[in-house]
Amino acid sequence: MSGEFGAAFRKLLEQRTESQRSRVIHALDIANTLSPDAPQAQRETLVEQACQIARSVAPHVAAIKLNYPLVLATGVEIAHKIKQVISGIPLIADFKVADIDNTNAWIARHTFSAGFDAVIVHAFIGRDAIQAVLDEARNYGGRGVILVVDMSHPGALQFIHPQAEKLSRLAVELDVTGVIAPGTRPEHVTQIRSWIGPNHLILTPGVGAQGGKPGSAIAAGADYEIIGRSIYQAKSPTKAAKEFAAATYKAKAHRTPVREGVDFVDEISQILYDTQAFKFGSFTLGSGIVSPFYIDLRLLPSYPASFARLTDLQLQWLAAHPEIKFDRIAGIPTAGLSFGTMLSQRLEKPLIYVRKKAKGYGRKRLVEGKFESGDTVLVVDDLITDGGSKLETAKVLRDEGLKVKDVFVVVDREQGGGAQLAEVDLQLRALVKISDLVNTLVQRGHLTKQQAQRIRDYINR
Ligand code: BMP
Repeated sequence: MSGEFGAAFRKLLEQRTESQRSRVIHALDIANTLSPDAPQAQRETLVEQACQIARSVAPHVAAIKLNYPLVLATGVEIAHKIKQVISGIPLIADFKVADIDNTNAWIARHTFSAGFDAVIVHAFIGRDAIQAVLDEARNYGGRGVILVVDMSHPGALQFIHPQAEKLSRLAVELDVTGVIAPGTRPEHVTQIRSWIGPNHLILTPGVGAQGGKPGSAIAAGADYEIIGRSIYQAKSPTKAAKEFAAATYKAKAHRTPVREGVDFVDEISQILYDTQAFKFGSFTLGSGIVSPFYIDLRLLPSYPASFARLTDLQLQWLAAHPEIKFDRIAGIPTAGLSFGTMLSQRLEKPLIYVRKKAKGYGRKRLVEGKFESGDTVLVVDDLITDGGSKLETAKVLRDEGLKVKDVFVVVDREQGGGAQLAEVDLQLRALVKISDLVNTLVQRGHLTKQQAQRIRDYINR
């Protein structure tokens, strides 16, 4: 079940998203320019101003959201007036409806008959009170109903955010058109996406004036960013809307879909097999220890399709772990640098790296790239054995004033690396463990049982 409610609204919105190449919903919240006791003439001027701003941003926005203060100041007719100026623009009534079923039904009827294509409703009011709005949305021919399941302001963390999962699941149960999620907290957007699945819309306010970075909520799983002040207060609203349109549209195109049930072990076994990066035999490691297997992930960049697939898997894994927060990525040369570069590009997070030894000329720095003391860095490498190179890297970064909490690798060789890291308060984040890979490689006939046992004996030692 998906999208039963709001099919007409969604169609209109999706058409405009593509025709204007924009994932911006403009919050036209200009009522604060009017004093509450302003005469009728000034209210009419406000409607004209609203129409004028709407006209100037229309080429770069997917939809316009009108809020309660504007409708109180000008009357509900403002919806028709804006529609006359920009035909076909989807209009969302942000009334945050939160009453009993009977009252909600009346609010919905007035809203839809005034020409709004969708209405925003609080989720916490519960099933029956939301259902009353959904019934009206259907009666009016597929209008949208957007539920508030979380919010962007600081106080949202007090009551609504702790309930966000339950509210999101209610949104799915009632099959509403979409939900409101905080553009100020992209990691919460990713969680909400994982709860509501791929089919319902996520609209995220809080971008710009409230601090959310354009495109980051969409990259984290949202479909649209709701932007108000940063557009209508800009010197040129048209230019601002155009810039936000480019950032939001691009962010969706680059987004990694969060797929449920990805079998990382299975996928990585296949990649290792395709690229012949897993070798069985006798190999002397950097530490001098002789190992019965070797994983050569440096081969991956020579197989662009497999490398791209692995990057997608890394992004999916990170998307499923929103608790891992970082401002920058540090790739460990050499292997970790190619993985770090790919992640940096896809996540649009700056890359830095630590040299093996400082150059004898130039700035003689050990850490290359731009960073500020206090930034949190995710250390990235291909695999981990005993953790030695990760510890050295983390120490250099910490000595520069950077915060390092997590080390992200593709394969954990399970030779004590995780425990070593933990001693200095670093958490190992590995896509797969060698023991799981070995089991899968045996199942697929890529390793014999005897070879697998030799690897297990070696790990256990
Ligand atoms: P601005 O970009 O100027 O901060 O506007 C954001 C808009 O989104 C405002 O209309 C605000 O009422 C609304 N909004 C929000 O900011 N956070 C929420 O959680 C829910 C909202 O509807």
